[in-house]
Amino acid sequence: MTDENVLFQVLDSHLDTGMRGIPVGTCKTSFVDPVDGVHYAGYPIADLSNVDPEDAAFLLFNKNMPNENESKLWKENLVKCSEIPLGSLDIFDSIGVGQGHPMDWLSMGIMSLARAEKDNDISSDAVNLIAWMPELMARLFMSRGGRGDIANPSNPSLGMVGNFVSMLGMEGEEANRAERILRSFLVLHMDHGGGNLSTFAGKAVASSRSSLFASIASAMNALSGPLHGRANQSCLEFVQKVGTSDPDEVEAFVRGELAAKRPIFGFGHAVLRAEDPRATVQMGIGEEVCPDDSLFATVRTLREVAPKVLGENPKISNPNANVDLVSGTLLYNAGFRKPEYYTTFFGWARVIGISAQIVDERNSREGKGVPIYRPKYIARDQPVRRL
Ligand code: AMX
Repeated sequence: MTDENVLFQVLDSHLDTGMRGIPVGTCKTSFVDPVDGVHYAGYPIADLSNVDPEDAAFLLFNKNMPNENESKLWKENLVKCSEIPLGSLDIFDSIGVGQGHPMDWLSMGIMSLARAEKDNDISSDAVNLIAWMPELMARLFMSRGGRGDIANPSNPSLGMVGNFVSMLGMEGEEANRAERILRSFLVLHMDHGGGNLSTFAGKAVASSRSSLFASIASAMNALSGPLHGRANQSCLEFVQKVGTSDPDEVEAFVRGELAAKRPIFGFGHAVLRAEDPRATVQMGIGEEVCPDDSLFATVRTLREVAPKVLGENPKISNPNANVDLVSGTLLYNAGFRKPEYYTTFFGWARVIGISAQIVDERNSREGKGVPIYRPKYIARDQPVRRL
């Protein structure tokens, strides 16, 4: 066997598999343990679920939890940077109410901020984008929903989530509940290692020395796919379709879906081999904020019943709940009744983790940055021909 044959034999098992499991780089922000789930800079995610989103962002950028003073300075800086470049988001006025998926709006909104790019200072661009995200998100919700201008002027001293909720015009108990749910949602979704598609796409684009804005918009476009971030929208629609919390009826529903060759949303994972700790944390939040809600009751029963049924199929590597089982139900209870917007919250969170990873890659090799990404594709089925 020639060397070439050996090379092709090895490669063939890797080709056209979405690069699954092929090591391509290093990640300093987070790793995913098959049982204990994602860790941010070494901290298990379950331990972080109640920290301020701003502090979790600091952790991903700096690889240590901020002390009191560091937290204060970091938050003050985010407040200082929060003014959106004048006119940037005017694009939202021209897309058309309700037109296009909210993830497309998110991507366009991020691109419209690129006009304020700081030359050769990707770290400042990252901090600015994080500081602008609450207003971008609020304007996206208001404009796409045909609700006009933001309900209250941006007040970044309320914190990133408090400010967003206030700009939407939420008040009192409704605002408190939305804030409780969104704060943990953001922390839980910020980062998930380096190889998930949106992170990989963002870093690949950034490796050409594209702007942070162009790179993150690319990451959001990757996240928008139904096989990736848009799954959280599908999960709520699935829970709504179950329509009961009776264990026997839920079991019959699950078996019926499997017989019809449809996925049981909210269960299974490519890497995890136990219940995702982010699902466990969110179940706890559900028990706290909406224990009597009918959708949450369905989720509670699904969590008990579905793993037993899915576990009967030895092909399924992980029959347990994933992060999306309950996140949509919580967002619904936070007052966000339209599932098509849910992936934008996921995107908001990932802007932070992916930006941190891009900054790490740009700073690598003593500031030279990672080389431009260039994986190899093997030419097939194209013999050389002549006209
Ligand atoms: N319902 C039905 N079938 C499932 C299943 C589920 N929840 N989980 C796994 N399977 C099937 C797979 O489709 C695959 O079937 P195939 O061999 O005929 O293609 C087989 O079991 C083996 O799959 P696997 O190795 O255990 O998982 P995977 O890496 O191929 O897929 C995932 C992982 C998440 C796509 C899959 O579990 C799934 O489709 N889950 C339901 C959808 C869902 O909840 N998506 C959100 C994922 C959360 C996230 O990652 N953000």
